[in-house]
Amino acid sequence: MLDKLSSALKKGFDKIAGAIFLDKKVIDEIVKDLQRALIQADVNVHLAKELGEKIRKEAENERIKGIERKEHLTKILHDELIKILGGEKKELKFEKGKNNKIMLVGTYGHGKTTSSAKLASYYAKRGFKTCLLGLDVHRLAASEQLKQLGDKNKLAVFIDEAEKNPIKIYEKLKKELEGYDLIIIDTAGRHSLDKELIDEIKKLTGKIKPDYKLLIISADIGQAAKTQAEEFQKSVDINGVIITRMDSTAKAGGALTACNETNAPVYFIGTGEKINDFETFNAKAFISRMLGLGDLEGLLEKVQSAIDEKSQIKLKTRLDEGSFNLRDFQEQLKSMNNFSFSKIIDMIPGIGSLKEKVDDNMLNTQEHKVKKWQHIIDSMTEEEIDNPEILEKQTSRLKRIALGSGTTTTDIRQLIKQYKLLKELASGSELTNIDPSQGLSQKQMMKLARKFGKKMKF
Ligand SMILES: Nc1nc2c(ncn2[C@@H]2O[C@H](COP(=O)(O)OP(=O)(O)OP(=O)(O)O)[C@@H](O)[C@H]2O)c(=O)[nH]1
Ligand SMILES: [Mg+2]
Repeated sequence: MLDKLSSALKKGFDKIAGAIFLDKKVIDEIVKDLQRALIQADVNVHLAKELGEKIRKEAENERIKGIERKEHLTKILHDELIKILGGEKKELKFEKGKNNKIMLVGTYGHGKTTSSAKLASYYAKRGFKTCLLGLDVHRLAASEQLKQLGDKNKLAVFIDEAEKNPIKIYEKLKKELEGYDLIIIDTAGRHSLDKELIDEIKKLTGKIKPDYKLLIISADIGQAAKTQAEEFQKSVDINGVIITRMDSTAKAGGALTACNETNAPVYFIGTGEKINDFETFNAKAFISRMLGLGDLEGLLEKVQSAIDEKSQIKLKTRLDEGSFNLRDFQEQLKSMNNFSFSKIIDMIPGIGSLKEKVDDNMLNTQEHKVKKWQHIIDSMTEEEIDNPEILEKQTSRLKRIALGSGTTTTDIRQLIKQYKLLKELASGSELTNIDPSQGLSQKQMMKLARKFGKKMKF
């Protein structure tokens, strides 16, 4: 479903998360790619433009920096996408035991009959005593089609193949129908919303007084869904939409966003020919699914774990030069919301593959401690930062820092150990002998893993 749009959206979010500088050029690129993908999915050009403008405008806010800026833009884009798709989830509301009625209307072949059965099955499974009522008296095989669908799915079906007046059919069956919580009514289509169709729907609704008149629209008409929904709303007062064939068109984005511009919300979508290829429409869940992430939290996690690349490059240079010091370490802690020791390890040449040998829990514990370390470094003097070795010899300094940072002297010792280990690993002889094209030998790797594992335990 909407594969192209989905991969374009994923790319857009990844670009935000991974950009070195989220500057005008990058934003322009992201916006252009997104707009292209939206327009390909038949989303109205103006809507796509508005979305782009909104992102650009937010991106101009230079006051928000680094990761926060990425988070901000991710959230804005996510929320705007949901907004153009329909915002909050809407649900049909009715009560059990109340003889509720839903009438399905629409032009030819958009999926009224199929959706009637799908809808009946959906509510039957949720405990409603549901039945189908066939009022398409024009198409020859219409009643038979509904009957077959009903029988196949164990749904009660009411039809009258002999009677050609739908009002009379209803009147005849009215008493029997009263025993149901929910009656789903299938009606006839026409080539277009002509006077005949309007008259028939008006007559039927005047008599039946359905709680909901839902328009059935096939997704492949794309943004033309807007005109159709508006016309049906104006002439027969529909109060909701079901979009079918979401599975078989690249234009579904158009149909969804177009309906959202009318006053008729999309309640359900059809995603295939089978009875269960049907689901409630929820813009938020829809976007999450397209992005393959749980929700906004998932997206933000991705941003947070994509370490600020500017400091990443700087750090890598310092590590390569062997000039990495505690100040760099501190800068790293500051520049990352979600400092990850394992990410620093990733950056040490040749050591990425080693990480697998290191217990994940150990790394997680490390990450947990990082906040403490930040406080510790903040309590150090310039001299101590430049030369942390002096701390090991002077307990009075350790005590002072522990007091100032609300930590213990053990915490400070751990930090120094960690920092020294990182420095050692980055400049160690094991790594300087590595042929970059070959990486680490198995033996070198095991040796490092042992060393690393031993030293990391405290
Ligand atoms: N792939 C796919 N096909 C669907 C979906 N919904 C309906 N169809 C197919 O669309 C075709 C038309 O569906 P119908 O339910 O007969 O449409 P209708 O609006 O009742 O048609 P008329 O009664 O002739 O106006 C059928 O072949 C259905 O199987 C869907 O969500 N996905
Ligand atoms: Mg039909």
